[in-house]
Amino acid sequence: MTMLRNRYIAEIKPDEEVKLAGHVYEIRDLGKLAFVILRDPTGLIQVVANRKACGDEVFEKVKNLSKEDFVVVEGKAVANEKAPYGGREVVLSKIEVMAESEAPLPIDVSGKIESTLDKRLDWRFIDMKNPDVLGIFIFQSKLVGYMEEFLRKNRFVRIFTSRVTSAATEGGADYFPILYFNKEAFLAQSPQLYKESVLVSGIDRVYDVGMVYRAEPHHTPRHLCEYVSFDVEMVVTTMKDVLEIQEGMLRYAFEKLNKDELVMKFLEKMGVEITFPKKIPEVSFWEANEILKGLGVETDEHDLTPEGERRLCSYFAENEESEFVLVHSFPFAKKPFYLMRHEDNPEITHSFDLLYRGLEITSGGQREHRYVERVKNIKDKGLAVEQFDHLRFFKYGMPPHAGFGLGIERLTMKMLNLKNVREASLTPRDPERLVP
Ligand code: AMO
Repeated sequence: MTMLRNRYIAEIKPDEEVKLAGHVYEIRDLGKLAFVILRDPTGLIQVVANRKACGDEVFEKVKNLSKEDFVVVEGKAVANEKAPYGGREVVLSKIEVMAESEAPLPIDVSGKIESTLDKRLDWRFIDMKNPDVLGIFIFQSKLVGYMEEFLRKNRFVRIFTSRVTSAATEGGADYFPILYFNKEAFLAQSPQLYKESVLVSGIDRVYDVGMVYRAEPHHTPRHLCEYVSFDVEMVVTTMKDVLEIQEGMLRYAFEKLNKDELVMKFLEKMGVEITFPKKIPEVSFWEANEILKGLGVETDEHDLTPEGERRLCSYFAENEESEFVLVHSFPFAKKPFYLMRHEDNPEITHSFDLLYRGLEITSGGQREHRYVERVKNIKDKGLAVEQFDHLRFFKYGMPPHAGFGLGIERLTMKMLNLKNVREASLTPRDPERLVP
């Protein structure tokens, strides 16, 4: 077997022979010496070509390089305090150009010339040649990985639910209709009704990670028409059980990320810190509105406003040293039919939203598992019961259950202090954007 490389850049130690593969990030030609900055997914390193040491043929190849050629280089790693990128460099002995790049690139990827977000997104995969941009997606992958790791340690099973559905499952108008052969179908807005229904089988803890679709004609820095929904659903005695899992999962991921060397370097470079509170503070929707009124913020009697979410988070950051706040017990009026209502006040649901750095990142609650009550909820919402195929599963021993859905791009955006959720989406979809 031939290997493309024997080391990634981040793993290089002085005095070893290395074979690296990556893109040419920068080139500096000083006559008898040439410096190539090589980039791979783990970082950058300086490669030094010395005509005398590497020979004319290798040296000519180096002189003919263009930025973003994909190359394999071999040489000796040496310590050099003056070398940029970590005080080590590679003294070149061999180079092979595996793929040439056209010059110049359509956008700058060195971080020196700023392009608009729109232009960067037009050239998304070129934009990702900028290590700060690639870093967002490596961070996101690790974030999801650690959350999954926590769930698997706690006996959760990953399921894969369909994204093509026969009916507008959650009710509401934010659906993309599609043609499925000769039938009308819809892109799933969430795996909600599947992740619930599967619990009748006897499996008692599931999670699902996948794209979901919202036909929201919004142009805001926090809305996408396609996003990654990280969904959790479990059998419970009360909603508290799922809140414990939610908090445990996020705490675990934050701790792991803060111990991950690549992530630590990236966070430092981005100038951000991620800290998890001792305990996430909790307030009811009613209490949240009282706090907001006290701060002079206009409130809505059925839901939190974007301004309300921001101000509430600032309030808890200042008073309870927590960048998270959990708001529970929202009115039934604005929440979906599948939530369980309070026994003593059916206008209130067993629901919650988790806010982080001024934005809702999860939404969840205890579900109405009792068939008759669930049908009543659907009717009370003015929806047609026949539209809800999943209901038939609720007649055969559906246990009490609760869960939540977390928006991966939103969480990534907030953890990294990005300004726009599109920056945390590989190929963002909004009302105007369908490429790349
Ligand atoms: P909800 O609709 O509140 O709840 O969505 C859950 C979480 O998904 C994220 N999110 C979005 N992210 C980007 N762009 C959007 N347009 C967008 N809409 C939502 C948010 C939000 O908190 N079925 C329920 C979840 C549940 O109860 O388990 C649901 O989908 O981070």
